[in-house]
Amino acid sequence: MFDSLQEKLTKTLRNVQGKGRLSERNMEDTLKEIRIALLESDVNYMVVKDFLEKVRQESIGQDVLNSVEPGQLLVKIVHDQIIELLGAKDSSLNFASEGLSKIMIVGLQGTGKTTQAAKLANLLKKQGRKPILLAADIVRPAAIEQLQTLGRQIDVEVYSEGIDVPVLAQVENGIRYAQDKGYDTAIIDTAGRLQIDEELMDELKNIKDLIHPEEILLTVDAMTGQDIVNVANAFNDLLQVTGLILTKFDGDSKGGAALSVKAVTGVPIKYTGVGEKIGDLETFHPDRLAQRILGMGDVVSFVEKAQEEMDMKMAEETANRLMEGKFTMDDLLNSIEQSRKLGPLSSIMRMMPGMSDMANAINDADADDQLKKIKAIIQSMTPAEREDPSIMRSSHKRRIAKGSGTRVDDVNKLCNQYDKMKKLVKSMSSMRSMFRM
Ligand SMILES: Nc1nc2c(ncn2[C@@H]2O[C@H](COP(=O)(O)OP(=O)(O)O)[C@@H](O)[C@H]2O)c(=O)[nH]1
Ligand SMILES: [Mg+2]
Repeated sequence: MFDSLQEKLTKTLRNVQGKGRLSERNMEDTLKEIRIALLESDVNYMVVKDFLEKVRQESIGQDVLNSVEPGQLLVKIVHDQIIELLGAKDSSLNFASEGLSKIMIVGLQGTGKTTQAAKLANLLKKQGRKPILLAADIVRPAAIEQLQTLGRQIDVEVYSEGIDVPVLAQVENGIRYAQDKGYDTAIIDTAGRLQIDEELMDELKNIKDLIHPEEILLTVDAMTGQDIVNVANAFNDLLQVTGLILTKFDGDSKGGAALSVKAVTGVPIKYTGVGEKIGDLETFHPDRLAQRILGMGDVVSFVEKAQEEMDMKMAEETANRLMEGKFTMDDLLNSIEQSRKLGPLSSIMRMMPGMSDMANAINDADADDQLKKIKAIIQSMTPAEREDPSIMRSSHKRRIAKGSGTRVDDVNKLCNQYDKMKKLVKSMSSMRSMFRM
């Protein structure tokens, strides 16, 4: 999977690398080629559009690093955006804090529910949990037998009352049985259909409402094309799916549709099925997959290193200036950018003791807008104004507001904040010299 996408992306990006400088013009050409590569690999067109817009924005906003070729920088940007597209780093499952955790496996017929249910039981067992499998696809005896065979293979009990007891009753009994026997995780293998149908959806919804599962995992067959996105949406709308398992990832399809599912539904990918054998289930790591899709790990880590060095140098310079009581708008801009690299404001605050309440109240999108605004204002100032904002008259402020797409009010607010911070810096540096004496 992803062979042709990787080939095309790599070729496109190597071409830019050869060009030395990244201009508006060859950037457009490159973005066009990336667009074609993604579309030809079956990535959903809305997802492609978003993706390219983000790559474009990131590229424009990037500082030039002396030691890095612009083309290399673009590789890094594309790499980061693929990770963003694939979603959260945390693919771990939610478990009940005590008692039995319930994991429902749902999906269309043949997408690999039964197989992944057993693979997951096997994986959890290795992690020290006590799983049991519940057969909730009871229309065909063969489906139950399949689960029982897999269960024997991994030595995990399978609960089933055959094909005559209604499925909801079986699930209810099975959960009670699992609790009585001291199991900690019940994995429910549900029925599928070739297409979404109302009866199936009702059945799944009823099971959900009955047992309130900690996880509802949707198996998505990576070999299917674009329609997969609609199917995933339908399941998610009705059941509020908590995670995706992308199955048949070992196949030779183009894979782009599978990549789009997370972006379109917002549901995180938790596992990938990479073969028919019991051991063929992998916890999902977006960074690893991004590496595979792009295949330019050397360039990515090179740029990362250069960025880190640059960050350290800048942080050091800023710190030195602050020690001397100097603080310009450029310093303010630098410190904002440094702190933004740590992650969203709310997550930074969550790391600080006693700040979690405040962190919850923060809207990261708003905070982000605010920071963007400040950045735009400072970038619209002349070097002299950044050095000493007190030289600005009203006409200057009007020019800056216009240049940054903000209002004079915003410019004034920033100047006030700056003044306060400067005073703080001054008093800190004089305290420091007092201590030195
Ligand atoms: N290559 C490959 N085949 C898989 C994978 N997962 C399941 N299968 C196969 O897909 C077919 C359907 O799987 P099954 O679990 O019965 O699907 P269900 O109808 O959703 O329960 C079986 O032949 C499985 O062996 C996978 O990750 N890779
Ligand atoms: Mg099945």
